[in-house]
Amino acid sequence: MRRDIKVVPFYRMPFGTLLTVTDHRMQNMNPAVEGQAQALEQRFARLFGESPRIYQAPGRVNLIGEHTDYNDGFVMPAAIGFYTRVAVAPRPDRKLVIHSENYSEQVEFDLDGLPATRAGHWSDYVIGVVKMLVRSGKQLRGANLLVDGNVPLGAGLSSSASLEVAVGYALLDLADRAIEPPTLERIKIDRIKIDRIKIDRTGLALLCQQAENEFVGARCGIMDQFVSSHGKHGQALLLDCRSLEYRQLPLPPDVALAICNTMVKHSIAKGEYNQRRAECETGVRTLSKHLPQVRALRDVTVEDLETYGQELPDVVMRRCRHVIGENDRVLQAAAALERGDLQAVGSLMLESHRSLRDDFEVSCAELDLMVELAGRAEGVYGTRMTGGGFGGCTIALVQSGCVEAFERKVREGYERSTGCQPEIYICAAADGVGQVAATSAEKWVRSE
Ligand code: GAF
Repeated sequence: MRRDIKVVPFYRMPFGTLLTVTDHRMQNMNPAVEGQAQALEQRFARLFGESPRIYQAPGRVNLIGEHTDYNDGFVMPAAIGFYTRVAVAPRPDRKLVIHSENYSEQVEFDLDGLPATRAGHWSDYVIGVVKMLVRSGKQLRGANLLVDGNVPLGAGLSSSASLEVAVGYALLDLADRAIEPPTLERIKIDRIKIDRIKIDRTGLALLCQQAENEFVGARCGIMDQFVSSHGKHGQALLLDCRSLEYRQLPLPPDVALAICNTMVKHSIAKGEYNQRRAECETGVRTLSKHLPQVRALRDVTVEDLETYGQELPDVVMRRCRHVIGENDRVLQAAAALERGDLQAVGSLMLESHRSLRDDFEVSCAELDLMVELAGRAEGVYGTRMTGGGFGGCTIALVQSGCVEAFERKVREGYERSTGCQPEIYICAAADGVGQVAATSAEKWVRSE
């Protein structure tokens, strides 16, 4: 089977597509979120003496499709209810003043003299996005930013992507609103269509990926930034990472996403991730000598690998085998989810884990243990490591009624074997980036 399967019907969101009012969700419906946003607003007022706009972008969990995104393949992530929030207000000068609540640190940059290289600091993610926005032609203005996040750090749940997307969205919104001339006509339009923010979510995701690839130095794929931008409540996304077409896959309401944190810190900015990517590229270079149509592992079939795989070093052969098999598993899992066959989804998740452990070699003893413990618990359809690997989290699909027992069993088993307390997050799929709460002035405009 060739890897050019058309997955239809996708939402076509090519680069350049603009959002309309229906796409922009004011995410202040939930009282808890509103409370947190208000606290951030007050903190911002104390720090900077004015009222901000607040935005949030979620972390993500990947159900299946690991290390396929940078091979032009398929992934099935969902955004989750952990967020990075950014409170922003414009400044009269060309400075960006960025305060991080998580790190209790404040840094300042001049928009006309941004650093040329990364500093190995949390602000790299922000500056990377700013640089890509400037490079794409956006006229940014000076701003004060207060950043706060509850996405567990180093857990493989995309805290970095959520920071990039939240900052990118916030600065784009600020720039778009700010550069409009303040004519009477403009004010009228703003009042009628205040939340028709013309932000291209796919373009934003690509720009944030570039920031990470080119400035931060992690050669990540598009998955994390894409789902942080496009996530939808109650849905996973089936994303074709070559065309960037995607389809929403409703998750059954009686199934929880149980995310188990091994507490082993993970970072894709370290060498192993980039090395896996390089191994995949080596596979493509060799295979394309025989198969000129092959641009990425996405284009290679199981039969192709059987025919020409012996020319590859063993390690590269196994990396290729994982990616080719994983792409098939994602498409099969999507079909199974759509017909409500959760047992089949679960079996595919388990196969995915084995392949990541044995062929792609990105698991670790703690992840394997967590998968084993979760797999033994009642009401579990399937479980696997999720994200880049080398630590971080597993995901399990668990019947809602069994969640409490699941948590207890996994926690006890993990503690007994490792002496370390895991964290377990019971999540549902969440919405992507958006504005959280309006300032008092905007609330007034919206109520008109
Ligand atoms: C990390 C990367 F950022 C993603 O792009 C993806 O490659 C993932 O690891 C592995 O599937 O989260």
